[in-house]
Amino acid sequence: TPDFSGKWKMKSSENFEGLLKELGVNVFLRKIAATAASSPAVEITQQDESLSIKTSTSVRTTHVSFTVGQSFNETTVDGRPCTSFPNWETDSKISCEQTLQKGDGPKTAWTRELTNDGELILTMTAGDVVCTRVYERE
Ligand code: TDA
Repeated sequence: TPDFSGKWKMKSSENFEGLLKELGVNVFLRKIAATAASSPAVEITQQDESLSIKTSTSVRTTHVSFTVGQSFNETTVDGRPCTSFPNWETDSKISCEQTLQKGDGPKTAWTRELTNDGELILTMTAGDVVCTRVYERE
């Protein structure tokens, strides 16, 4: 089992605004969100298959805890409550499908993968739009 534990800083982000656009977020909020999301502080603690992920930005801090293989509640990146189902896609990659608790919207999901060189790659998907964010340990 990979160990995602640690404090992470983001080193690159691709298409975060495109993701928000696909989710229907207006341009004003997209700009604010993109600025805030450009320097997140991510702290992960992991015990076996249970992870706790705290993501802090100037406009929003989220804290999720889950066990791979068990559904949990979180919110989509645009803040809508959803039920999430995380699974191992590979030995080192968690893939999580989200289902909105009410209303409609594009299908959303995320993946978190630990690479061989010790980086963390987060992808967030809405419909056909993918945002990729790479983190290194602080
Ligand atoms: O884990 O790197 C990550 C994702 C961080 C996301 C930060 C979100 C900032 C606020 C988004 C507000 C969306 C507007 C509706």
